[in-house]
Amino acid sequence: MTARLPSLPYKLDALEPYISRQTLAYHHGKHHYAYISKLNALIKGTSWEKRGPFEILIATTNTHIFNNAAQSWSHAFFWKSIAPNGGGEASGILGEVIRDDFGSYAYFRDAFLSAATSNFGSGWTWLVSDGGQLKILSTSNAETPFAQGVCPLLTVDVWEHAYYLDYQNRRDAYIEAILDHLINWSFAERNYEKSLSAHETYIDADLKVGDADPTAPA
Ligand code: MN3
Repeated sequence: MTARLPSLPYKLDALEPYISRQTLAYHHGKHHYAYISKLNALIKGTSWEKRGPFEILIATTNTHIFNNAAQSWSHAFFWKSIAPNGGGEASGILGEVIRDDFGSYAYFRDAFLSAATSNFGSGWTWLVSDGGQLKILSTSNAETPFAQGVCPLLTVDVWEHAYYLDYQNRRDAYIEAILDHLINWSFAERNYEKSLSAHETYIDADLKVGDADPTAPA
């Protein structure tokens, strides 16, 4: 088994004007595809070949394999963390937990924006569940929250390739657009519910689901 690039859960222009078709085409079809291709090349003929990116990133001690497995997994998770007509204040169960744990949605929004904007260099900013308690966590490069024993609910890619074409150096404007217009709160809420009962076996964004050929940039 080799990992394959998962299909995007929406069309390439579905996130406009907040994330352009061009950005999404390159980010998914070139960047994400490259991590998966590199991972497959690195694990070819090894005992990792029968494992998916999630299992590999949890267990490998090889930095190159980890980086490519983690980036393969995190991008698939990111595509599900955003959606057309998303963002704004979370409602439902997760909305209540955000208000309980952060005091208000506005406080959460400021804290997430601040963490993602100040995440130095390349990395990811996550909303995580630490045994049911919500926290905002920034990681560097390919690192994931799993190393810290917490469950990701959603993530935002803050590598420059995620926003430079649309926002240039204005990472804060990119993060604000995601928070206000794209966050997929129902995905995050499902992950929160799973995190309460299935911490040990938490797996999402399985790259074997929704296989597709790489998307060519427009
Ligand atoms: Mn990326």
